[in-house]
Amino acid sequence: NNKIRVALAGNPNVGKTTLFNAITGSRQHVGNWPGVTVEKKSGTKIYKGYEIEIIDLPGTYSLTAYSMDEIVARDFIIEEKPDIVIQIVDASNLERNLYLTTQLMELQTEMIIALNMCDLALERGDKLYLDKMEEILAAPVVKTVASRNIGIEELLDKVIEEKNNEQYHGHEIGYGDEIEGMILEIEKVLIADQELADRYPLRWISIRLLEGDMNVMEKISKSPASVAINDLLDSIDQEEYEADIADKRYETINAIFPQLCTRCNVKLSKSD
Ligand code: GDP
Ligand code: MG
Ligand code: K
Repeated sequence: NNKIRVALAGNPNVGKTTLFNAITGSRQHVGNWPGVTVEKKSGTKIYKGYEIEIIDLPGTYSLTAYSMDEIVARDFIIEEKPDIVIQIVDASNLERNLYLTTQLMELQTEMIIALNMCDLALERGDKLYLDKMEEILAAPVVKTVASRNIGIEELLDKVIEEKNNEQYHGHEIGYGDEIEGMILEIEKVLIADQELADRYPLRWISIRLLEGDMNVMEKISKSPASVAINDLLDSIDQEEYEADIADKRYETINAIFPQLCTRCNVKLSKSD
């Protein structure tokens, strides 16, 4: 099978469209996502005998259900199951971009990180530890400067490599004993519905349910498991879980970030 479906995800303004254009050139199709007025861009690239379809997802900071963009982006990943998701990360703004990284990880998708804007990070004197990044984020990392066509072939080579690599190295945030215990309980109820379990990453569904995600609630509403899930959620202080889960995410990112880069040349402004 020489077809590969790749989705581009990323925060707004990280160079997603620039990268999309650099890969697909004029082979683009612009339309709308079904049922909503969010623009959908896709294109194909023939590369080393592969037909690589690229889908430009809406730019988002997170993958909650607060905006249509976020729902479109995450639904594409969990419902359409592209072979690979490339997260385009702004290397000069790494910490902020890591939040989306942790969200994508929970979708248990095959992921590659395109570390874009490397020129800006370099100019500023940042040091980026790629090996550490690949290890901690459990995903291949490729440096790119999309606006100058740098790193595009390396990225496509990595896409082909990942497609042909059977192994999946997932990584996820641990939320601590209490929350993990509750995630397990929800997973145990959900797994009774085999169809649901085959379709969605249950850990992600469980976390989102704990966070009160109505859109995910709707996804499981027709499942025989939904009654037991509602009872379970009624029995806990959901808002507390939601807040604790968010805290844990930021805690994890704060612990990860200093291991991935150091800023060597912080320019002090006059007011400092
Ligand atoms: P999107 O919102 O993620 O689609 O971002 P765009 O592709 O529209 O890019 C935002 C801006 O960043 C544009 O002005 C691009 O030319 C610029 N840009 C994209 N990639 C790079 C890069 O690697 N380095 C630099 N310096 N600028 C870039
Ligand atoms: Mg764009
Ligand atoms: K793989």
